[in-house]
Amino acid sequence: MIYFLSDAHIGSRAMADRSAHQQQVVHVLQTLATDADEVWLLGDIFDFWYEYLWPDRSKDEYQPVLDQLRAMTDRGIAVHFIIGNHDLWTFGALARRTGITVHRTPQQLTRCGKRLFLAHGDGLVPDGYLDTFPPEIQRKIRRFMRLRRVFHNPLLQFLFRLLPPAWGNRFGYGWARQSRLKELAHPCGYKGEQQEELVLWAKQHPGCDYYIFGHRHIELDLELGDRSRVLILGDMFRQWTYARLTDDGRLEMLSAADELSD
Ligand SMILES: [Mn+2]
Repeated sequence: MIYFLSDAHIGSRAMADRSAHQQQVVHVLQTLATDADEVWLLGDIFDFWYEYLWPDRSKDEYQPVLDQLRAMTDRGIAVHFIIGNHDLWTFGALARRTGITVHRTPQQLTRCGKRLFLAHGDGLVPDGYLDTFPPEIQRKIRRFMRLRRVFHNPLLQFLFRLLPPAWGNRFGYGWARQSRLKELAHPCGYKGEQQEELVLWAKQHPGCDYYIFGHRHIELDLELGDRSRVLILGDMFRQWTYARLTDDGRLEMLSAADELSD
C-alpha cells in the first residue's frame, strides 16, 4: 500500500491544543504504518519549519512526529516528503533526523501500474490562468507568487538561516498563524472544474493516471476524461482525509476523522 497525506500544519499557533493535534497526526501515521510500503507527505506537514545555522530548541516540540517518522523508516517504509509552502526551509537536517527522502520539486513516478504526478500544489499556475480573473484577484495571485519567489530565493534563505532561531521563529510562526486565521475567516472552497488551478494544470499536462495534490485544504476526487483523476487531499487537522493506492492500482480517498473522534 502507498499512502498520501498533506497539510497537517503541525505546530500551528492558530490551533487550540497543538500537542493533542500532533498526537492525532502521529496516531494516523501509526495506523498507516501497519500496511504501508511507502508514504508520501505532500507538504505543509509543519506549519513552520526552518533550519537555522544555530541549534534550535524549539524543534523539540516536533519530537513525537519526528520519532514516528524515524520509526517508520527504520522499519523499511519509504517515507517521501515533498516540500510545501510552510516547510520548504529544510536543508538536510529533517532528512538526517528521520530517514525520510526530501523532494523539492513535483515528482512523476510509476507505482502499481499507474503513472502518478505528485506535488504540494503551490506554484503550479496553469497557462492563461491569471487572465480569467478581475484585476484585484490577479494582484492577489501575483503577490502570492512574489512571496513564493522570496521564500525560495537561496540568498535570502541563507540570510534567514543566520538569524537567531527565536527571532526567525517569532516571525515565521506569526506569518503562518496569520495565514491560517485568514483561511478560517474566508475559506475558499472548490472553485469548480473551470477555475480550480490544480485541475486546470492537470488538464494542461496530460499523461498521468493520477494527479495528487495538497495545499488547497479541500477534498476533491475528480475524473478527467476516462483515464485520469485529480485528487486534492484535504488536510490533517479538520477533515483528516488522505489517499491510498492499493497494490492493484486502485486509488481511494479515506478519512481518519471517525476514528479520531472515538
Ligand atoms: Mn500549502
